[in-house]
Amino acid sequence: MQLTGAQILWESLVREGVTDVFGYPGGAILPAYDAMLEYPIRHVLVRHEQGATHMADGYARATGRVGVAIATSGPGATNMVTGIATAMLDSSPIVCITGQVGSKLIGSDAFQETDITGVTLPITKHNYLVRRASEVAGAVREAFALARAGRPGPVLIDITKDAQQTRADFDWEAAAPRRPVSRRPPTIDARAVQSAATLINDATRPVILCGRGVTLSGCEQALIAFARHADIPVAMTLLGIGSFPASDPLNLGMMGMHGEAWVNAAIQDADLLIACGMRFDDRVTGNLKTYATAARKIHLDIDAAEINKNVRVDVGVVADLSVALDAIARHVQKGDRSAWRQHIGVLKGDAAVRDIKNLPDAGHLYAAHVMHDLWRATGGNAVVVTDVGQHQMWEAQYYHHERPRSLITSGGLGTMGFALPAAIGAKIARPDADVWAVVGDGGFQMTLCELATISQERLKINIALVNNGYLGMVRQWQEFFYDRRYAATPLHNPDFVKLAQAYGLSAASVTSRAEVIPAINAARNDERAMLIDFRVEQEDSVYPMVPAGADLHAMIRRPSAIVETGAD
Ligand SMILES: Cc1cc2nc3c(=O)[nH]c(=O)nc-3n(C[C@H](O)[C@H](O)[C@H](O)COP(=O)(O)OP(=O)(O)OC[C@H]3O[C@@H](n4cnc5c(N)ncnc54)[C@H](O)[C@@H]3O)c2cc1C
Ligand SMILES: Cc1ncc(C[n+]2csc(CCOP(=O)(O)OP(=O)(O)O)c2C)c(N)n1
Ligand SMILES: [Mg+2]
Repeated sequence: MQLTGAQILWESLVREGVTDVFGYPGGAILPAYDAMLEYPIRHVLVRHEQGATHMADGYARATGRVGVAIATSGPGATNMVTGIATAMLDSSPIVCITGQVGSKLIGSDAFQETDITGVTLPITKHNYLVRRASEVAGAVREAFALARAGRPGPVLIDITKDAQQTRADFDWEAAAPRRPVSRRPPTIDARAVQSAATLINDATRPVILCGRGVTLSGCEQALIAFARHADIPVAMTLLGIGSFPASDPLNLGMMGMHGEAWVNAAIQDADLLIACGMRFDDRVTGNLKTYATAARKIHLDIDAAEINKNVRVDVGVVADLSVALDAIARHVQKGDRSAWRQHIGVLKGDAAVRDIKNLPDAGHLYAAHVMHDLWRATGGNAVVVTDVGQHQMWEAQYYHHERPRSLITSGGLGTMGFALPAAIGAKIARPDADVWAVVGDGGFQMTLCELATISQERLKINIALVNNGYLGMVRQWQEFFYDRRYAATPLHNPDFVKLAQAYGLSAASVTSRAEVIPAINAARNDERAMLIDFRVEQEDSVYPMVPAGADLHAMIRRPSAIVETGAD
């Protein structure tokens, strides 16, 4: 069957199961847009190509399906760079399709020509420059296989305009990938499995470190069964949140820079760490020289490059986590580690009393209270998509996630502007979900043009804007480490309520604790998307905190209850 390259593109995408794409047209991709009208595809017109990539990413994180973003050449393609890097660092499977100038013009500084495969080489798993219609189907098939395989990630396909316009035979079967798409080892190392099991059986103070790999592997239930069988407490990375139920008594909470003090203390006290699909990010370990020195370490990861990358381990098992856990569990005895759990409980008791959610508000609106109330009012059932900054950390601390894929956030790149478009992607992927974007007043303004996308697509998304009048997380660092010299962090903001209304959303402003839950309920009952402008305390800080590069146990703790309420 002879088709144009543009038709082959859509034929291939439909065969890959694609139903929704996020994009923005322009000259070099116009043939593809023209052909799109003949195919059963929902195209979401974004307002900026960065938004398209975050939407594809949010779509992927909400479901595990590959998200697709489309842009034209030159500025369209370069606008995608931040979103591609964001997906790369958090192992999110997206495929980005860009138009390119005609193949004969490549290298001539043609209008809107950018070497986007060159630009994105370090931030994609792989990328393709397609110059012939006959190469389109093969590139699409391989790109999807690569995006999904092993450790997932972004792949880019750059297609010249003539490759879209000219005709070629379309043969889907013949376009199957010819080279292996995964470097996964064929068999699991049985000796490493046995060593891991022996270390676990011998440990008296073990901690499981639960990372994003748990959900990427889809082995949440196996991890729960494993932790209960061996009676081992579980600490979460930011991206592991939701992979192990918050309400499970074995769940300690988040580790790392803004993790709870008892979690980090348990890690520093442990005699064994079992890292499950997490990559020992520096936000997690603090100073590597003093990190969990008393502990033996087991690392279970699908990517061999992660083993011994940041933290030297005693045993590394390279496999899909579900395979590794299954193999190890066969050799692990039923455990009773109640003494260890009680010890951690004592550590926790002390810190929990000082927790801000247990403190009166004394007339102030604290972001921590807003997050806690959002959790209560949504029954913990929302899909929460957070931006980057203090509000992101408060959400992680005070919204208790029970289910996988219910927290979507940019961890590795920490991309401000991620939340609003990623929430759009999540809502398109899961139309029945109660989707909340939790954004700061800084990051929201980086991609708020996508409010127009929400209106045009009639999406029911709610936005909790944590408005503190500052680039809060940076202000906090200035307060702690730069003598309160607030260089370039105060924000003069627009009237966010009017702004949301101008885009056709409902909107309200909240200034006191008593209004929080009624406003959240109003948003949930409103047919239209709604923005709530929470005017929170301006100079509030996220506690506890391990200063960057400091020892994990050297946390700046929450001020005492007296200090916290006395100042009120
Ligand atoms: C402002 C800010 C503050 C932050 N503070 C903290 C903090 O206090 N605590 C914290 O934890 N994080 C924090 N982060 C996030 C941090 O930067 C990292 O993004 C996060 O710790 C990474 O979590 P992860 O290792 O679980 O996930 P990823 O980085 O996604 O790594 C996943 C790992 O799982 C592996 N994997 C993938 N698929 C599989 C599979 N099928 N089987 C087995 N393995 C698999 C991958 O190879 C990889 O090694 C913060 C981020 C920001 C922006
Ligand atoms: C694109 C981008 N630029 C800069 C930063 C550095 N940064 C991290 S947090 C932060 C402040 C975020 O402010 P806001 O969105 O208001 O959230 P808050 O911390 O106040 O909750 C900044 C500037 C970043 N993470 N991403
Ligand atoms: Mg702010």
